[in-house]
Amino acid sequence: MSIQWYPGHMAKAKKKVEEGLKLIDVVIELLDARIPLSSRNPDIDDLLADQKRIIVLNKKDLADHKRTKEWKRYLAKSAPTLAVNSLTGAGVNQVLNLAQQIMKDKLSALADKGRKERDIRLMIVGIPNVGKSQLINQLSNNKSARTGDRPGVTKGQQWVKLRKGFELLDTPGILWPKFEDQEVGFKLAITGAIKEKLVESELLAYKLVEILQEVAPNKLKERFNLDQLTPDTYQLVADIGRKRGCLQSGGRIDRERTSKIIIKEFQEGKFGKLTLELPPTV
Ligand SMILES: Nc1nc2c(ncn2[C@@H]2O[C@H](COP(=O)(O)OP(=O)(O)O)[C@@H](O)[C@H]2O)c(=O)[nH]1
Ligand SMILES: [Mg+2]
Repeated sequence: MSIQWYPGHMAKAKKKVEEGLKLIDVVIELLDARIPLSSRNPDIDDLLADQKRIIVLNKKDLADHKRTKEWKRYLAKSAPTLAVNSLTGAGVNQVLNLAQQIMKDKLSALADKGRKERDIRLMIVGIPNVGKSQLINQLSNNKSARTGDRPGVTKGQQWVKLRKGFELLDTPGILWPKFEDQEVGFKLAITGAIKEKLVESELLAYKLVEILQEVAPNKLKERFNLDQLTPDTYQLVADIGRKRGCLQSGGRIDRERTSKIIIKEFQEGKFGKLTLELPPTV
């Protein structure tokens, strides 16, 4: 599931997306609503410079609704932005409506030239685990209604018929995250986009607690039944461990076990809907 990116892989992935783009009318750039910036490919603006694009914040069911609104406003400066839940399909229809709106002028210009009406062609791009396959399933109503008669760019790639007037490339463009940024790596590990084992769980828990202190202190307090939040993260993790009875012989806090609990409960959504980063204020 997790992909190791090497320069060769990155060049190859980029080339694959570029080839796909030639056949595409509107690209769907899929991001994780909890970490919209950290789940973004660093080269995406260059890659999609000449492309009609929709930004879709996926997993909106896990993100803070108010923050998602703020992110939508912020990202709208780059491209029209929507939020969806690809597990239930909520918001997914709006993606197609928006694509139609974006293509309206181009399609009517083609019609004026007497061209035959044709489907709007879409492709999804995003980093691993952002929900590309899940969104493809939703858009195609979980049936792989392949058109069959026209190949995609790569061997084995197909167009899937969607709602009337749309078709989608069945293989998404997989791009790499900005992994050279350590903060980004932490957030990807916290949200489960990259394997946690790659990052030490104690370090990850400290990072998560630090983020929660900033973005959702009350949720942190409530979840672990803490009377107050000490600003000292190291101490705070110990407080949480004590509350959860993570003690070693001699009464010392088992930090490893505490850390695993914190991360697990976050990944299970026990803290409620949470967005881990805020849009930059300009
Ligand atoms: N809660 C939630 N989980 C989602 C959503 N979309 C995808 N997922 C989950 O995220 C994980 C990765 O999804 P997948 O479609 O395989 O990602 P891909 O690697 O981009 O194709 C899976 O466990 C999905 O069930 C969503 O909107 N909400
Ligand atoms: Mg996939």
